[in-house]
Amino acid sequence: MSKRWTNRPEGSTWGDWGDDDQRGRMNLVTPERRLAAAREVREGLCFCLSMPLDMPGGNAVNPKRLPPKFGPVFHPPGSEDFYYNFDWNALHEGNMDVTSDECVTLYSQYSTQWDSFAHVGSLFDADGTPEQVYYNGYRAGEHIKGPGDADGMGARALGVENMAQSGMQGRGVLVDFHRHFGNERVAVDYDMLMEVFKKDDITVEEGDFFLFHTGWDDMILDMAGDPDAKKLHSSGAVLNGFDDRMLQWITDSGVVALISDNMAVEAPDGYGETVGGCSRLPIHRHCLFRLGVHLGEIWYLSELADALRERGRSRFLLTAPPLRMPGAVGSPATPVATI
Ligand code: UVW
Repeated sequence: MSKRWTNRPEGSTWGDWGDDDQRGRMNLVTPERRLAAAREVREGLCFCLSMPLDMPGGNAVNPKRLPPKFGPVFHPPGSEDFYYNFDWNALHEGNMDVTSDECVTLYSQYSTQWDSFAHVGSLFDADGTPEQVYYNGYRAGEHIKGPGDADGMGARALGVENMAQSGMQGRGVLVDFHRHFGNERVAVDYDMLMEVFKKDDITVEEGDFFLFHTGWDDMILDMAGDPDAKKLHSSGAVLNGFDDRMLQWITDSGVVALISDNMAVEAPDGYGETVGGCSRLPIHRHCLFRLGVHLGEIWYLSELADALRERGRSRFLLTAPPLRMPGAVGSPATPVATI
């Protein structure tokens, strides 16, 4: 297939792994790097990095996403049953079985989640006309279908199934911002990040998954399903995507994903006014649109952060596939860290 673009965004990786690449930096996770990640397993202890998927609760934290709902919104032909505690004896006398099936309707990015590259694109002139474009030149309408497109919604390219097929497994490196900044809302810029790395003796290498803990996870759990959105949105560290040196670090470090227990890795309100031609979510744009770096959000990192600190460690084996759901732009995940 021929190239989808003649101009690629400045500093992007478009085309670096082929004209039709949909894996981005995951291409850097080689068998050798996966083996190195496996060598981080010393005690065989594992940690679930997912929040309960009905957390944070309600839709105050992100008004456009609702909690999971049980019960079918559509039925197989000829059936109106919910199939909970289904009495087979009523259907076939003498059958002792009782079974429960279910339908769960869920927003793929409500709770612990991955962003695919189909999640955020940009208005960009890839071949002479500014239009809605995603990573590696895939187009809105043609590849990422919306409600107005003829043959149904969903990502015909760049969807989460590409992530599932790549395994999303490798070496995780975790930094505990909560230990340095507490619950204070701080926008961590490049200098602050380097200072924390120095204090905690942390090294991030090409092909690593970079995780940072902010304390949002425990705050959400303490709010027990009734989140105080105002408090959450003014608490905990975020990466400062308006610091060009921070964006350059993401480029230079070779990380394959940025992952946090907070809502958006960066501040979701974009720190104020949008100025013509800029993005309110510069890290989303830089990672998902330009570099092919995935984002993981609302992960549960607190127990892992404590365990690593007790051991004076920051590295572990991360296994974090999304659902292999063709066409989804995001996915819930139940990531596992093994140390
Ligand atoms: C946006 O709201 C853009 O998404 P995310 O969940 O990735 O922060």
